[in-house]
Amino acid sequence: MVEAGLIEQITELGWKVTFDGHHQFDAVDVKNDPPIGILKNPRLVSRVTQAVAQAVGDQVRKGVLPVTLGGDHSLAMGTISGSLSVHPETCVIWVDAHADINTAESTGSGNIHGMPVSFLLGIGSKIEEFSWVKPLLKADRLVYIGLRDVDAAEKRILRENNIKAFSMHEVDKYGIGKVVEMALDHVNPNRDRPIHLSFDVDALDPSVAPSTGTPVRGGLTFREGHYICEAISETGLLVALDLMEVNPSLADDDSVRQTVQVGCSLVRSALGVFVYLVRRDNNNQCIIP
Ligand code: 4U7
Ligand code: MN
Ligand code: MN
Ligand code: MN
Repeated sequence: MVEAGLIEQITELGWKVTFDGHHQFDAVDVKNDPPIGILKNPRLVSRVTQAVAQAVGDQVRKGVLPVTLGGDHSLAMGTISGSLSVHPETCVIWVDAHADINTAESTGSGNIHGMPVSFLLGIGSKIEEFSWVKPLLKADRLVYIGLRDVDAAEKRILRENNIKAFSMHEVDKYGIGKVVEMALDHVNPNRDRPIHLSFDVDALDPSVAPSTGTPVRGGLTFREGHYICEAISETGLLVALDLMEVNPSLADDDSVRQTVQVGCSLVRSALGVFVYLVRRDNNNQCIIP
């Protein structure tokens, strides 16, 4: 996305952009990383996401809006921890085909990108390696849009914790405009809380965004995906954005180009035309225009 010109495109929208570089995480030196339980690469994931939490928190604290391009969605453990460390009242809009809420006990794959939400909520057994992740996210500050591949154990977790989710079924039933409005009404009824948007590109239909690790049929259209970003931009409350799971090493060149372009376009929509209208008060809170 950076090679495709995303920085220039955002600059063109009127933002002053600082590119933090492609994080290499030189400090992350994990030679031996055997599974913990069945969790894969736990030390590497923990250290990288912890570094991301620090980087994102530092920017949010300065009133800078961090855009994190991933990479697998375990990164959101870091980005959301960063946002919440500065603004504890932040609400999270998680756009994804998947709920990413498996615990260390419930995961069947051991893939940590299917688990970040449970870590942020503090549910499931505690893993020493991830003890830096503070359970700062409240279940009623989280809402999903786009779900269509949720594991049986995840469904139980969602139900038990009363977590609001708008699956593709609701998108079909109510239309995306109503769904976004209902989602915002749930997590942000007075439109006064900061918003962290975590967008997994696999929320989009694979015909729109093919280059991703876990594509699932029946996803959001190009416009539905963009509408979500535009509507959140319009609130003026966005404090951090993740655009995750774009994987240029998967699929053919045309698919990669298409997915990268869609990724850039979603970021532009989230950073929208409303940039000139966003104001912040002395406490660095967004003021709705
Ligand atoms: B992604 C899965 F089992 N639920 O836990 C798992 F279906 O960040 C998929 O949304 C997780 O892409 C997908 O491995 C994680 C699986
Ligand atoms: Mn995801
Ligand atoms: Mn996903
Ligand atoms: Mn994935």
